[in-house]
Amino acid sequence: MSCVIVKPDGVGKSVVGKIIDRLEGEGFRLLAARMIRPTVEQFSDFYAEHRGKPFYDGLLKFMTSGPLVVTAWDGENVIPRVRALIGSTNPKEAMLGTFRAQWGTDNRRNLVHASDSAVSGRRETAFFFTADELASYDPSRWSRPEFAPPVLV
Ligand code: FUP
Repeated sequence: MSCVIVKPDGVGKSVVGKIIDRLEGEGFRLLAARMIRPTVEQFSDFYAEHRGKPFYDGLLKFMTSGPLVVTAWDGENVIPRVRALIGSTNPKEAMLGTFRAQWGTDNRRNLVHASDSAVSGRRETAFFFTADELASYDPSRWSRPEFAPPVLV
């Protein structure tokens, strides 16, 4: 399970749909999604591992400067594959074609967050969603012929 957050710069640049579209297109399953505008107090524990670091206050200020779109995803190898799609922390060093290389600005305004381990994925998803808010469905159900659009002649 991976928690992916479109940060205030991503929402401001109107690329929320592009990010969700790409993740769906890669075959990941959307489990939950919500737009929020947390306070510093509400958000401060999310990045607890970075507390005390020189960039922590700036990071919190940025993450609470505008709306976030928080999502949770499942799928095969979801953690490393989504990390590869978002690119390095610094957009200037991120591989061509990654979200951060395409739309990120710098070390802080880097568009999107994605969990870096299975343990973080579960913790971060639980930070925003209760267990019963995580959808369960079978995507293959909708690829059956009876759900295909009618062929127009
Ligand atoms: P990542 O996992 O790629 O998001 O990177 P980190 O967990 O190392 O950092 C978390 C967030 O802290 C980054 F997305 C942006 C912010 N940060 C800074 O603002 N300055 C830095 O020098 C490093 C990270």
